[in-house]
Amino acid sequence: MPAAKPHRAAGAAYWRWLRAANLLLACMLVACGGDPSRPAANKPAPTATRKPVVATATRRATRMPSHTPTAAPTVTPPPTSTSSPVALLPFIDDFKNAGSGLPEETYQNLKSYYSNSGFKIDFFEANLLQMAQYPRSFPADFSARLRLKLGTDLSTSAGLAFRVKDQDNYYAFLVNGGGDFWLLEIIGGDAETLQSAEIEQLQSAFEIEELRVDVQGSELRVYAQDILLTVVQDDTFANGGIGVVGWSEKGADNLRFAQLDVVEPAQRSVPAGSQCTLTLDDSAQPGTRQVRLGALGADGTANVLIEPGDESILFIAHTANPLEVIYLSAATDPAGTELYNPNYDGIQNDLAQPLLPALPSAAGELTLFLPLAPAQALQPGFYKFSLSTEGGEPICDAVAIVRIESAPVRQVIDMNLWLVSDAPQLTTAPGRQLLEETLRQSAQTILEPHGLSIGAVQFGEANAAQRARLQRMGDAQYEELCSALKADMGSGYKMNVALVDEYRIQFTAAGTEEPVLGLAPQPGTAIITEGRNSCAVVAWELMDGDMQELVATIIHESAHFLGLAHTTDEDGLSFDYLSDTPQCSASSADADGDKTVDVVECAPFDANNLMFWQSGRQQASVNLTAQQSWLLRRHPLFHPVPQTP
Ligand SMILES: [Ca+2]
Ligand SMILES: [Ca+2]
Ligand SMILES: [Zn+2]
Repeated sequence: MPAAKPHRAAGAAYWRWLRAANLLLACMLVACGGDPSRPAANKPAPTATRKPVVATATRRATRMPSHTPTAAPTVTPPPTSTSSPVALLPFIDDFKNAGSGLPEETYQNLKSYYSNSGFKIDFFEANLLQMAQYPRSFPADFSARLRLKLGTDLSTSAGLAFRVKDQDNYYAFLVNGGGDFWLLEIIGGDAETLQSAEIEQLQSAFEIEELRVDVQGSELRVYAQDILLTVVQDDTFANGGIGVVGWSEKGADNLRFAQLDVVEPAQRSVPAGSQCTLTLDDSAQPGTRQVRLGALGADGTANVLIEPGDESILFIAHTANPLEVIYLSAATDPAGTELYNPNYDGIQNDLAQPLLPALPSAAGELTLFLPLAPAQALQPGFYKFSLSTEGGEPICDAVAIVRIESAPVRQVIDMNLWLVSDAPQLTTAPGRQLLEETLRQSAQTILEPHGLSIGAVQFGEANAAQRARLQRMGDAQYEELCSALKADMGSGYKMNVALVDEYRIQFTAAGTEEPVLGLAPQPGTAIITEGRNSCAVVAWELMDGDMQELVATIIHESAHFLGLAHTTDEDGLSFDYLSDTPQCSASSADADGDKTVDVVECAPFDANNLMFWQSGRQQASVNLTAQQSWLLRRHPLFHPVPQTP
């Protein structure tokens, strides 16, 4: 045992702070904070640099266009041929030749016509929708690119109509100069919004070089300026014509369409960053199902189908750009009940929700785990997650790992312990053996009463170069650490834990780094290779040689990784969502009035729960409640004990 270190000798207050820092952090990798490349701890500091923009705050209410000119036409437009030929692809139109077939129409309040510079629509009034279609059908699947010039008002929108049946039945994709887009379906003359959002990069773009629609089967993908805006599944219209469409929301304005190219889907080029493929290392572990959801775009909704008996969803969305931030704007269960309240203040604990508002996941990735409490056990049907990105860059892939009904048998979790520390207490053969034995003993006390335990434990070891970089490391290297661990030990259905000597966190933008005991994302991103929040970290030096403290921290952080929150947080104001965990409220327990509730003050309540925010003697024999273990055993990393042959 090394001699007592100064920080221990410095007294309880400092020790408490260290412990607090560790455990608070462990819960809050999802928070926003100082380093722009990587959200840091949710230390309740006044200096978070990322502005608390929630996706919903930047979105406008959807406006429904009235779909027809309101005044009588002065000229009767030519009737659309009922037996129209099917266009051969590629179909190319520079809109300079009236022979290409869009109808020229003149009404009292609008005019659409060919000119030297393209096909134009002039609106003389507000709130007109004009759709002009080619007198021919198009193949059901295609990729269409349109170049156009919007008028002068930010609200005037234009785009492409496709799978057109007639003037009252078609899909339409429109953008305006204000950065809004709409993917609509017009059914019987009524417009219904399939998806709509405001995209910052498109603001004040009146020259749209490329508006693009990729249609394959029931999947509709829309892009503007090479940004995948959204992906929607809809089978209302299976095929039909193509046309241009415009809408004057606020008043007189004009539009000009300059170029249209329609090609076979196989001929299209995919803009960089719009599509990626998350790698599921293993085939689905027995008891789980892997659901591929595909790209969602800059604003899209993932629909996860839950079958009767399914027990949990681990949902992961990913952007190619590691700095892009993904927000959850809505989540609903199959009954349509909202699971996410964007105005949630983090204080109430009467309703579980998958994410705290204004606390996006780490950049480049968003991970959710449902259910959060037995009261919200999964129901069969579609769970819907509406996501958007802060900077408008697309979510290029999303997956869900669904845990299917499990027999009430003992469950185990396999662990990878990766040694970056080269402390002999950990790296020598006797050291590893003691670590594994102590871990199993602790698990026996904490998990075994609930039919849970540790399965296979594997040790890995960083190489010399990795040790040099990561043995004593800062938070900015978290992803590098987890990636190196994964490269060495894999990223399948296992709990990855890195053991370093020192781990430092910068709690505020201006503050210096402070060493902490460890951290874990809540929930962590397991199973996929590209996961960015893919490991828990525990730092050995601050344990002062205490192996018990080390394994308790490993289990506590792992429980965060699987989704468990603190029963009570440092402030005594926020609690978990579980009704059977006691809570320690500041209003009754903060005896010394220091605005924190410590392990002594909370002794009559939850100080001896594994997920209490602070460690201490009261945690000598920690426990879990029935609801906590109910959640743990639903995580896909837990699985039935493998049958020995
Ligand atoms: Ca509780
Ligand atoms: Ca106190
Ligand atoms: Zn914690």
